[in-house]
Amino acid sequence: MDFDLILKNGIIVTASEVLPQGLEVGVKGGKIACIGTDLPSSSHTEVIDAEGAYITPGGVDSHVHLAQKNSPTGDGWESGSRSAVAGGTTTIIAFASQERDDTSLYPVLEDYHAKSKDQSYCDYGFHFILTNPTQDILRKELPVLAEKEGITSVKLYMTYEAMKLNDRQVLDILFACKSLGMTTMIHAESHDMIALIIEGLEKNKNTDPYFHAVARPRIAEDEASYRAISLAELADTPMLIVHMSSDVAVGHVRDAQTRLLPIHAETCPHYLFLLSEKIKAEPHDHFSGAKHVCSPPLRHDPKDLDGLWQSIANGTFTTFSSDHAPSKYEAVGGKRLGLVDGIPRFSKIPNGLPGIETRMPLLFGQTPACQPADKAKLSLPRFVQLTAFNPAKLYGLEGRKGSIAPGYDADFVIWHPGAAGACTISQSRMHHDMDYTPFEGMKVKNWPRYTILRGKVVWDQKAGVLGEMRYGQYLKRGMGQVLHGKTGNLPRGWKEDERRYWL
Ligand code: DUC
Ligand code: ZN
Ligand code: ZN
Repeated sequence: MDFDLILKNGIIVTASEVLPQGLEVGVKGGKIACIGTDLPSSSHTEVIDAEGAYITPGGVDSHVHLAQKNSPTGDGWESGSRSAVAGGTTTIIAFASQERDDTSLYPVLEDYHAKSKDQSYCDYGFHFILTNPTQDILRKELPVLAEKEGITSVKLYMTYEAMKLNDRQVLDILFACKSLGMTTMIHAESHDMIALIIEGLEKNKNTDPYFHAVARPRIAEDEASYRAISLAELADTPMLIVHMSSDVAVGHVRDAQTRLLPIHAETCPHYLFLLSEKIKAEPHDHFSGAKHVCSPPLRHDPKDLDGLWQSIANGTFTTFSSDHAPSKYEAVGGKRLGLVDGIPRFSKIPNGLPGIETRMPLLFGQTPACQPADKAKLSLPRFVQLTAFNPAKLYGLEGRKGSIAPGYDADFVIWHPGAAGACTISQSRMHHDMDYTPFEGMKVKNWPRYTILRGKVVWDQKAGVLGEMRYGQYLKRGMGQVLHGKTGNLPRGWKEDERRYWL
């Protein structure tokens, strides 16, 4: 075969194994054509020598916020997707977000297509955030979105006045998604616990950014996660709990998985690498903690992180996403919304951190590629599962994204050989449209040397971003697959036939 591109002299990593060095990847028409040895090249074949470095699938970041109305500062598609490819991510699934007074999802979707079409450096799809799940939307619109638009997942919130749903609404959505085969993602924090604590903190004038972490204690996440799992158990439908930060809550997921319930879990770089001390003020700027305000909040103790790392290694976490949720620090409408007449009001600070570019290198740095075997926190195949293979499979992109195998899109990250890629994260290196990175000053042991999307080099660390904004394609996704447990379970304590009395 006459290949367009051959990758040689690399070590290919998939979700199940690290292949022997020396295997080559042949690419034709943007797809992986074969893996073999001594692949023939012709005069028009581009050959990239990986020089002994690891080659992993292009990253699939399945939790990204771009150009949402509630976050008017920071990245839209152009800068967000540019930042993605510069950090090794070739596919993002971002949110199209319904506002409470939107009675149809179609105009919302049109709006998000307009914001992203011809403006993306990477391939992308949408999840829908539902805040007003009318019967019309559940019965008439979701089936159309799933079948015609390839939007096969929704995100729900149990918190935030403007977005939260009550348990009955969550159940209605779970049943609708179950009948369509769609995947439900849920933000699990107890709204009422948090609202009560915020009231007390404000009454006592404890309103600095740091009190954001006090207002959203682990117990609020633990309780809501358990409740969300119970709702999914009653409905007998798959669920993924997003951005988990508490190892007690993750323990609930682990228990559910042990009972073979189809419950999935996601965590994010900030919960593995940062602690709540970051929300404390720097000496020269009493509001600087706002840069690290996200929900759930960063947790207090290094021990909190240990439990999460264990769940990275032991298979409990299904996906590792950036939750890139950009609000600029200095801009009007950004984090400064939390400075009211010069006084910090933590409850008004937009929640979320940028991290689309740093996700892959931060986690890769904890694998045996960068750490002595006894210090590595996860294996290389586990890295691929969390950053590419699992999100692709869970969200209906299996066979196309997330693996290095014939027939898949030719999406790769070629890392630097050995220690050549070590660098320090800093705002000046980032490609996002943000005015800070929450990981400023952190050292990483490697960085993507090349990012390749459908056979084209879109990032070369020496030359910068090479791809074109129009190259990114909209992905119509299929139905997602269950990666943990199965459906068809009876809630604990029920007799065999009790569901049929009411369903
Ligand atoms: N939830 C998210 O998914 N992202 C940012 C903030 C939030 O609450
Ligand atoms: Zn959320
Ligand atoms: Zn998010």
